Order: sequence, then structure tokens, then C-alpha cells
Amino acid sequence: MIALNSETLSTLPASVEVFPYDRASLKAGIVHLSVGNFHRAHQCWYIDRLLSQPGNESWAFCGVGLIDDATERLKLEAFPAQDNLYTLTRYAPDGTTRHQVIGSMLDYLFAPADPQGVLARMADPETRIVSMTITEGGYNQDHATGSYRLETPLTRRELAAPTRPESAFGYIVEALRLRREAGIAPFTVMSCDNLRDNGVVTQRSVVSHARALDPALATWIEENVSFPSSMVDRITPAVLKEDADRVNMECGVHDRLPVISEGFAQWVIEDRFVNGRPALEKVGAQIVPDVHPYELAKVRMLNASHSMLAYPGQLSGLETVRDAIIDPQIGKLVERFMSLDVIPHLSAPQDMPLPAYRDLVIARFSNPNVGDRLARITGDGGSKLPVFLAPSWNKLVESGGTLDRMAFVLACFIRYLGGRTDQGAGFTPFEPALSEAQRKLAESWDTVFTMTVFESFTLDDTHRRMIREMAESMEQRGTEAVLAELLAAAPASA
Ligand code: CS2
Repeated sequence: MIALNSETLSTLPASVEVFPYDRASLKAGIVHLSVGNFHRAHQCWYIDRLLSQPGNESWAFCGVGLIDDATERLKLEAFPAQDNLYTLTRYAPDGTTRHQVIGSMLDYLFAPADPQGVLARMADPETRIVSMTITEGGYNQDHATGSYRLETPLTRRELAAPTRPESAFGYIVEALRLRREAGIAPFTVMSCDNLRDNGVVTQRSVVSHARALDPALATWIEENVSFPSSMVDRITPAVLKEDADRVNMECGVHDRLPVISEGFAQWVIEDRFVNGRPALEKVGAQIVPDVHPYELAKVRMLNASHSMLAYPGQLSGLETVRDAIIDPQIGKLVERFMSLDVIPHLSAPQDMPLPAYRDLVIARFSNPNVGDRLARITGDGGSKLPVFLAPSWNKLVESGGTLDRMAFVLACFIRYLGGRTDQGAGFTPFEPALSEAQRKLAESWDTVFTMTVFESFTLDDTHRRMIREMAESMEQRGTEAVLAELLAAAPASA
């Protein structure tokens, strides 16, 4: 197998596509905070295609790792060894596979080791956009009020020593302060996370962080920085060692950090950039005045359906999203959830009829080669459920709609926190947003609904009882049996 770096690019097997541009002629106009697989499969792929067209040389990425953990440390070793190149393998639903090398990330900086280097890069006039994928839980929001939490230990540390930031918000505020002080035009801040109004949420976090330090800086940010909202979409599974070995074998390239995705991609962006922007419309992104309806449809249909299938799927002992969606019962649950519980409460974006979008989502979940594990979807439910499920739950409560499909999945979530499948196999729920104390609350029916994850759900005693009864029933009879009962009672899909 051929090692991957700038020198070997021209010797890679013909089946691996390589970009046509000269990386030496590019500039990193975008600093991206937190370089996860999704960022590398989505935004880096779009920009890679844009850089392949002449005239766009100033829009490459400089990636920044924010968190000091084993995965980030691996990147710190692997990226420089590969000149920040990596392979992306895309599996289309019809079985077609495409391998390509992505060259749009020119540099990679590891913030915990070099915070000043990162700030200098963000304050450099060449940086015109700061984008980020810091996960739904990364916005440091209070679930009940939506406000930015100033009292968390991390934020307190940052506010006490603003020139040594740790979080995305600490970095953005300090970099904007440096730019303002030096008379350099600000950058646009672009969130690429699955949040409703991700631009508005980002603005709130940045401005709140700044206001706690210096109200004049906060006002300057409000007046001079833009925070476009966006809808981002491409299913990007976690890549375990066995997956990396497989794609490396398939394409004949030895990549220490390969990325895998589906063929589909969508990026809808609001056109509000204060310091220029890449012409992403040339490579299929949709630039629109109002991204809101797209965001709502994506988060409440695709992301929510992921959660709807993943908790019962994992408890039933299934492994992948495909396994779950082709399970006749879980498939029916998801279909009815979208048709009956969500679509009636959404207004469709002009070019995205919702029943067709529902069918597309189901087809994408059924992709036989992507291999997206349920554990990736169930993980971080503590941050995802308030964003993906709570708005639809609350709509149903408000409109007197049928709650049992969603109540069933909330019951599954509570059982998932117990870390045991119906067959008795143990697993460790990955819940970075739930503290020990929060997890303790999940152990008793007297306290479970006081967990922060439920704060954004409108829950009365009847709802709590319904969820509890479903969970207890599942403990006795298994997930599939309770689901069968629920589907038998529910109305046929619209
Ligand atoms: C998933 C998303 O994390 C999740 O629960 O729903 O990562 C999803 O795969 C992406 O948003 C697809 O664009």
C-alpha cells in the first residue's frame, strides 16, 4: 500500500481521484475549529471541489483541534505526516464507491499545545471566515432558557484569563478583540452544527462571552461580525480501525485517518458574510436568504429519525442504522413519526417537498455500504435530544397530537442510559454532556425527569407516567414487543 503525502500523490492508483490544483498557490482564508470526520467529509469536500476551479485560491482551510484527547493527539501525529491530506470514500446507495484525496486543509494547528499560534492565525487578515463543528453540546447553552452559561468551570477559567482561551467562544472573542485593536476587519463566524438557528445561537454565545469580558467589545461584535445560519448534511460514520483497514485496502492507499461517507451532501447557507465568502454555489451549495425552513426540516426529520431508530435499535441488539431502518417495525415507526408527528407541523422549503424528503431520508438510512453504527447516533443523547426531539414533542403536546411514538423513544433513551440491551449485553453509553450527578438521576423514576436533558420537553404527570409505563413494559417484554403493540394501536400512516 502507498503511504499518503504530497510526494506520493502522483503515484496513487488510478482508482483514487486526486484534485487538480497546486496547493502551494492556495491561502487558508477559513480557520475551522474542531476537525471531526463530518467536517472533513462535508465542508472540506465542498471546498476541495471549489479549489479545483480557478479563481478560488484564497479559500482553503486551516484546521484547529481544540480538545486534548486521544483522537486529537492522533491527528496531531497523522496530519503532518500526510501533509494534511486524507482520503474520502463515498458509498452511493446503488453500490458505487468513489475514493478521492482531499487537499483543502492546508494546515492543522493543535490549540492546547499552541494557543498563541492559533490566535495569531485567527487574527491574521488572511483569515476571513472562522467556521466550526463543535457538536450540538458545544454551544454551552442552558437547555431551559437557551442562554449561554457563564458559570461553567471552563467558561469561568476563560473569563479569568481571556488571553489563554480553551473553547471555540474563548478563541473567537479573543481573536476578534485582537483584530479590533489592530484595526483589522473582522471575520464571519459560521457554525456548521445541527442546531436550530445555528447562526443565532452562535452569535448569542460569542456576544455573551464577550459581554462578560468587555461590553464595548460585545457591542462592536454585534455591529460588525456576521453569523450566517446554515444547514449541513452528509452522513459520516465513525471510522473504527476495521473500517480504516477496509477502505485502505479498497483504495490501495495507506491513510492513518481516512474518512467515509454516503454519496449525498447538502449545504444551505444564509448569504451574510462580512469579509467575503467562497462561491460555494459553484459547487452545489444553496445560498439562500432564509435557511430556517431547511434547518427545521433536516433536524426534525433526518436527525430526529436517527434518534427515533437508534435507541430502540440498540436496545434490540441491532448494530447499524441500516439494520434498524430495514427492521419492519422500526422502519414503520420512523415512517409514521415523520409523516404524522413532524411533517404536519413544518412548512416546506420551496424546493424541498417534505414527503419526498422523508423518502430520501429513509433511502439514505438504508444505504448498504455506509455502515453507520447506532452507537454513534445514540451517543451524546444528552445534547441531541433537546435539539432533535424536544421541538416536535412540544408541538404535539400543544396541538393535542399523538405522543406515544415519541414517548416510546424517550422511554428507550432512559433504558439506554442503563447500558444493557434486551439480550443482556452491556454497553457504555457515551454521554459527555451528562455529569455523574445527572446520570445518578436516571437511576430512579423519582428523579429521572429532573435531568437537564428533559428541561426542554413540556412534560406533565400523564406524559411522565406514559414514558415510565412503556419503559417498565419493555423491561418485562422487550423493546420489539412494546413497539409491536404501539404500531398495532396507531393509525395508519398518512
Ligand atoms: C446524526 C448526525 O449525530 C447524529 O445523531 O443524526 O450526525 C447526522 O448523521 C448528520 O447530521 C447528517 O448530516
